Amino acid sequence: MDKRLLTIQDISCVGQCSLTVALPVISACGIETAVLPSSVLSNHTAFKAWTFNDLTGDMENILNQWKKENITFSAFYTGYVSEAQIPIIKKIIKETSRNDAIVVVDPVMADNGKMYAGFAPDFPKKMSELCNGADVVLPNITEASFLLGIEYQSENYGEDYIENICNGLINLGTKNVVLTGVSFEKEKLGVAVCNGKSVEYYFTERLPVQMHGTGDVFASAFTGALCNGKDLFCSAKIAANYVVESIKATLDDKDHWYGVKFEKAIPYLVKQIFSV
Ligand code: PXL
Repeated sequence: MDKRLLTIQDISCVGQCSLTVALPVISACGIETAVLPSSVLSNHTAFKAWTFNDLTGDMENILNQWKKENITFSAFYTGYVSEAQIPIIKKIIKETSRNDAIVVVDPVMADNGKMYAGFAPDFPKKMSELCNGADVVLPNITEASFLLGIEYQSENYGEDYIENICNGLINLGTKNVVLTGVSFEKEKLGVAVCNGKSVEYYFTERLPVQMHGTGDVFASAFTGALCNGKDLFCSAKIAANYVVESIKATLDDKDHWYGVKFEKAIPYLVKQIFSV
C-alpha cells in the first residue's frame, strides 16, 4: 500500500504559506496528500488585516466519517492550529494511524522573538503536548524558546545554546528535532538536526533577505523527503537547499514581499529527492 499523508493546518487563501505550500510540495514529492484545514483566512497574518474562519467544529465530524470509511494515514504533518484543536488532532492521529506512522509537528506560532497575532501566552504549553509523542518537531529558535520557556537569543550564541534547546525539546517527548534558523557566522544559515543522541548541523549561504512562509516551505519539503525514505539529516539538507532556491527565485521581484516563489523551484526539489 502506498503512503498517504494527512496535513493539518490553515488555508491562507493568498500568501504562499501553510496548505497552499504543503499540498503542492508534498504531492510533487510523489506522496498522496490529504488535508484537514484548521481554519480559512483570506491571507496570512503578516498582511495588515485578514478574515478568519475557525474550522474546529468540523474536525470530529470529519474524523467520524473517516473512521466509517476505514481511512488511515502513514504520515501526519501538523502546522498552524489553535489551542482547542490540539486534543482533537491527538485523537485523529491516535485513531487513524497505520502501524509505524510518522508524525511531524511544526509548532507554528512565532518568529523573530515574537508570537504571531492571535496566539495567547499559554499556547506554547498546549503546543508542547502535541510535540510529546512526535517523531520530529521542527521549530525555529523563537518557537523552541517559547516551548521551553527559555530566553530567545537572536545572535551571538554558541553550540551549547543550540544543543540545550535540542535536548530540552527531546525531553518534551519528541524522538527527533530539526531546529531551523541556526547561525554561528553571519554569512551562513542552517539547521540543527538531533536524533536524541547527537546534534549535526547543515548550513547554506545566507541570502540578504528574510521572507515569509519559508518555515512552511522547509517543513513541507522535509516531510516529502522523509516520506520518500530519506534519513533525517538528508531530508533536512534537501529542505534547506530548496528554501534557498525558492528565495533565489523571488529575489529579483521587489513587490513579492508576502512569500517565496517555491513553485519555480519544484523541479529542483524533485530532482534532489529522486536523483540523490
Ligand atoms: O507561515 C506560518 C503561518 C501559517 N499560517 C498563518 C500565518 C503564518 C505566519 O504568519 O499567519 C495564517
